[in-house]
Formats: sequence, structure tokens, C-alpha cells
Amino acid sequence: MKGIIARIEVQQGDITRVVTDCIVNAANSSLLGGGGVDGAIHRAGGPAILEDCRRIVARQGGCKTGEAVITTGGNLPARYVIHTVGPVWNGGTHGEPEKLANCYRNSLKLAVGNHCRSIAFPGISTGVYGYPKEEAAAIAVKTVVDFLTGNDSIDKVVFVCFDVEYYRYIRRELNL
Ligand code: AR6
Repeated sequence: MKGIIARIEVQQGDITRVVTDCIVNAANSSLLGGGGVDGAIHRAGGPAILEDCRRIVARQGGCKTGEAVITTGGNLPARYVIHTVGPVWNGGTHGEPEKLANCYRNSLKLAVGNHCRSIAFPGISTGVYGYPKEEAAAIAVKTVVDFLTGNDSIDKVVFVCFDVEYYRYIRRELNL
């Protein structure tokens, strides 16, 4: 098995252009789209993603905070989009850290269950949902490292950082 750190990459840029088996979307519980990375993914991936989301909503009525669902990647380079719903930051004493960790864990589990060997994450909750970037980066890295420690079916996890601040926090957490 490759070492844990050798299976992690950090990139600055737009997740819709990343070539991995799946990319993760920071969605909301309606699964019907929004702004930020969610808007960018639906725009770039086309209507097939929303069609799949609507089917999921009809079946299970959306997605709870910390959980994840999978759709086609539509026109994206990625085969699948995993939609997860991050916690809204509310001071940090309302279970936000555990909910954010659940987003990473459940997305990784869904990726494995769908035979994905590579996955890209945006900074879930660090935009509109207001999670402090430094704390979110620490949880993202710890949860991914813990998962990879117990699982060798994922070859590559890419942290896609839209802004330089989050990029620096992620690199620092990885001791890069
Ligand atoms: N590629 C990678 N990262 C991006 C991109 C992109 N193209 N665009 C933005 N980011 P946000 P949240 C970063 O607000 O905080 C939506 O409306 C951005 O800089 O997209 O989880 C949903 O529908 C930030 O660091 O997601 C929900 O209603 C990170 O992605 C709500 O926002 C997440 O920012 C979810 O809020």
C-alpha cells in the first residue's frame, strides 16, 4: 500500500476541471442547486446532474447534514458527483465538527462503494455556511487521513482549494 501522504494532493483552482473518478459537491439539503461550488458544478456538468438529484429527492426527500448521495458527473471530467451537506457554522458548539467529519467520511464511503479510486473535495461549509477555514481544514485532513489509514481502495484524494487562505491551511495540516 502507498503511504497515506503519497495518496493526498492539494490543488488550487476550480473543482469542475479536476480529473478524478468523482468530485464532491458542497450541496444543501434540498439537493436542487445553489450558489458557490454547487452552482459551478451544476453549470459545468449540465442538466443530467439535476435530473439525478430530483430522482433522489423523489425517493428519499433530500439529504441530511453530514450525509451524502451520488449522481452522474454529466459533462464533467469526473464520472460521478457526490453531493454532501455540510453544517452551517453556528459557533461550533452545535455538533458542527462531527457533522463536518461525517461529510468527509460518508463521501469517501460512497466513493468506495461505487468503485472510485480517486476523489476530489472542495472546502465543505467554508463558503456561505461560514465554517472557519482553519478549523474546517483541520477536520478535513484528519478525517481523510484516518479513512485512508483503514482503506487501501482509494489511491488519490485531492483537496481542491478555491482560495489561497484555505490552500495554506490544508498544506499546513499536511505538514507540506
Ligand atoms: N471549485 C472549488 N471550490 C469552490 C468553487 C469551485 N468552482 N467555487 C467555490 N468554491 P460554498 P458551503 C469554494 O459556499 O459553505 C451553496 O449555495 C468556496 O471558496 O460553495 O458548504 C449550496 O447550495 C468555499 O471555500 O459551500 C448551499 O446552499 C467552498 O467552495 C451552500 O452554498 C464552499 O463554499 C453550502 O455552503
